[in-house]
Amino acid sequence: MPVFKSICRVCHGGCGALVSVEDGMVVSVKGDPESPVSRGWMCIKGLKSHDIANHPDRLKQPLKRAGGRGGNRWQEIAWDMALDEISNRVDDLRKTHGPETIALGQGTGRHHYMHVVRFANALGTPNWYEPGLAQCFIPRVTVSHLTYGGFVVGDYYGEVKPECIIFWGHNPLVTCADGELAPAVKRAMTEECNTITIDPRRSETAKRCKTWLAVRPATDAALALAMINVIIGEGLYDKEFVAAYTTGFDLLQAHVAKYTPQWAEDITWIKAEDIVKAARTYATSKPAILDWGLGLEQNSNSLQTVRAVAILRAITGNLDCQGGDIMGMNILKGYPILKDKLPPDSSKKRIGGEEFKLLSGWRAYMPSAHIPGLFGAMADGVPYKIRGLLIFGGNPLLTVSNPKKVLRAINALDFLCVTDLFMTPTARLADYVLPAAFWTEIDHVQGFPLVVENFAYAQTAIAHTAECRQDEWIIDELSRRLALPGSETTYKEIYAYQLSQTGLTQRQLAERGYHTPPHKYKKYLERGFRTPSKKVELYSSVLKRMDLPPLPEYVEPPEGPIASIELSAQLPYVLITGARNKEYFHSEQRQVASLRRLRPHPSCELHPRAAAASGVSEGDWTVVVTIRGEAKFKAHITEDIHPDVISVEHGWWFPERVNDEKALWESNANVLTADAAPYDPAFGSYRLRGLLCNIRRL
Ligand SMILES: Nc1nc2c(c(=O)[nH]1)N[C@H]1C(S)=C(S)[C@@H](COP(=O)(O)OP(=O)(O)OC[C@H]3O[C@@H](n4cnc5c(=O)[nH]c(N)nc54)[C@H](O)[C@@H]3O)O[C@H]1N2
Ligand SMILES: Nc1nc2c(c(=O)[nH]1)N[C@H]1C(S)=C(S)[C@@H](COP(=O)(O)OP(=O)(O)OC[C@H]3O[C@@H](n4cnc5c(=O)[nH]c(N)nc54)[C@H](O)[C@@H]3O)O[C@H]1N2
Ligand code: SF4
Ligand SMILES: [Mo]
Repeated sequence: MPVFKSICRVCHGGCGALVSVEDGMVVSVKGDPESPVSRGWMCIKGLKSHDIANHPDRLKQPLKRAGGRGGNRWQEIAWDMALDEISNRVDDLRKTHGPETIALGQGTGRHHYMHVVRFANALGTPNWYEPGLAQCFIPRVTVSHLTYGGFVVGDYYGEVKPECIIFWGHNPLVTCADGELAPAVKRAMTEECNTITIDPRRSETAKRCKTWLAVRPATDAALALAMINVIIGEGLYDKEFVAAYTTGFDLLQAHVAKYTPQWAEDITWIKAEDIVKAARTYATSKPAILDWGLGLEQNSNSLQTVRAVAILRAITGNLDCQGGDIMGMNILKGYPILKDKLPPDSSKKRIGGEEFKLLSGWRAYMPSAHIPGLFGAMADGVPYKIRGLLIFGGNPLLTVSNPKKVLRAINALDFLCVTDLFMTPTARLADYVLPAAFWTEIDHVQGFPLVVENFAYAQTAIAHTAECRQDEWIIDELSRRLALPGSETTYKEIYAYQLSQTGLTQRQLAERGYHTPPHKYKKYLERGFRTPSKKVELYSSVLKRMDLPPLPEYVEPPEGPIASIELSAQLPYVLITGARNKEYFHSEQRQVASLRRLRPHPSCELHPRAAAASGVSEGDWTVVVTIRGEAKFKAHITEDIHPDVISVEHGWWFPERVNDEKALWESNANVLTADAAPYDPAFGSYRLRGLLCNIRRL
């Protein structure tokens, strides 16, 4: 049986895979021992790729709605007809109401991510979104650019091992997020390494660390500021690096004087002495990685939180050095997203552009629409009506906060087209549903880790399923029919362009596996940092010009035991949602029996003390309640969580009950979360973690 080299993309990807194929069908998938990053390892989802690819419920043919919206009656149609009709609908909307009334949606970190952004620009709509963005990754990427002039990742693949790693709101042993593949992270966690996890849960990663600091959700900025206070106060900062390569140190020093460990103890629930110890360990172990994650971003103080944490790397001189946090090589040419094709007057119409300058405004790293505003514009027509939505791999009824509003928004649309692998709750409401290709069925080139690009890899389509097509192909076909700028260039030609500076073709790269030129460290010695001052901006000149605090500040979470004393008498616990588990990627794979067996029910985690107080026993069905709604989870009682925190899984729907609307709300974590103001003032991040809740036995 032929075996092909490829790269798994069930998550954001990266693991080398050996795929056995028979008659165009994936038979099995194993780890590729020759992959320099995963070295033969794959997680359970990747290993079950054949069960996803060959699932009987895969969408296999373009479908057109035959009855009322959501009635689940469909007519199979040919690709040509589907593409003609969809492009006609899009054309009508753009001519009658303007291209900005058509929104584009997509999911997280997919192969076609940049192609959707390119499509939006070519179509002339400023309104595209993805359910992460302000809630995921955009604060970290933007702040890195503002502060250091480029994104950073831990040097997990280099020769020198770190002496300390802080995992901050991050659980890479489960999530392998954005490049930190679990086996490489494990290799770096040696006996000698001082490992610290900062997380309200003792996550899989925390369990392997020497120190676990159970921080109160959404108060990480206070902890980071207190650590800066200790490192500067005790003279533990890297004096040479700070003097030569940073600006604003004196202002920072004066600014953090008030943020003592004692001050932070009451806010963060972490003892002052533990804060001091963590700060000393991080500052005196060299080199050190500070690996940050999603736990820092899903709150309304994401900019300042991420900035405070980013500053820790700089004052300890751990930037772009061996065994520290390294900056990218960008070995691929940038994706041609046709930014200049978006007319300036349409970028002014971007929903959220006036308010959230670092998400949607001209200063944004990759401007996108503000999600609560966008779904509001669909539902209520304010500031103008969004009429059409094309989603390429996204399930907003599960993954966006306030799904009842999302449903109202979708029902108010003139036109919805969803491309997916499966008939999801969101796809069920569409006018057209298009069958997407799985990762074994696509041609692709990717820089890795995401944004940093020290490696490049490629895949070619080695299997196929019925009439499924790669999203990029669908977008190209629509673009051609709409005669959009750039439509003469195909996605495969874009890959060739991206690879042009490596001298490799997509096929050559796919056969070889990875392109990994040696990493060049301390690039700043030659060219400085890519910020306005060419130095690391501890005091941010850009934020100052934008009237945002140029030095990081702590803001108390607007809903919590300190800000809302009365409410917390009824809702005594702090809720976090969506901590990842190994078996699923967001709202996916619930229909895959081999994975569902391992995690059959939506679950919540609570401490024995909280369980005793609410009369909940292990395995009980419970109801978790916030001021916004309630949802059902099976209780898991564990000491591995702070006694005052409750954690619920997100993304739960029941493919076996897809036609039962009630089932959509039953265990949907986003019924509990907050899509309403206050938002982070720069990114508009809404609150998925750090809210008040209570729990009761069902
Ligand atoms: N409460 C709460 N909500 C959250 C989060 C949280 O922590 N808590 N996390 C947020 C974050 S960080 C993110 S990134 C989002 C993720 O949100 P989404 O990206 O929407 O999540 P998924 O469920 O992974 O993907 C949506 C759909 O994409 C389909 N799909 C998979 N591969 C492909 C493909 O190649 N092509 C196409 N066309 N479709 C494909 C899947 O079948 C699935 O139905 O969720 C966010 N929502
Ligand atoms: N298996 C699997 N892997 C995935 C995904 C998936 O759905 N499934 N999703 C992918 C995506 S899109 C993303 S964004 C990444 C996310 O990957 P990670 O960054 O690793 O994020 P999470 O597991 O969501 O959250 C990390 C930790 O943050 C903690 N946390 C919650 N609130 C706070 C807080 O306020 N402060 C601190 N310090 N910690 C907090 C949680 O308890 C959790 O253990 O994972 C990616 N990888
Ligand atoms: S971590 Fe799992 S899902 Fe992600 S690329 Fe590796 S094998 Fe695939
Ligand atoms: Mo994400």
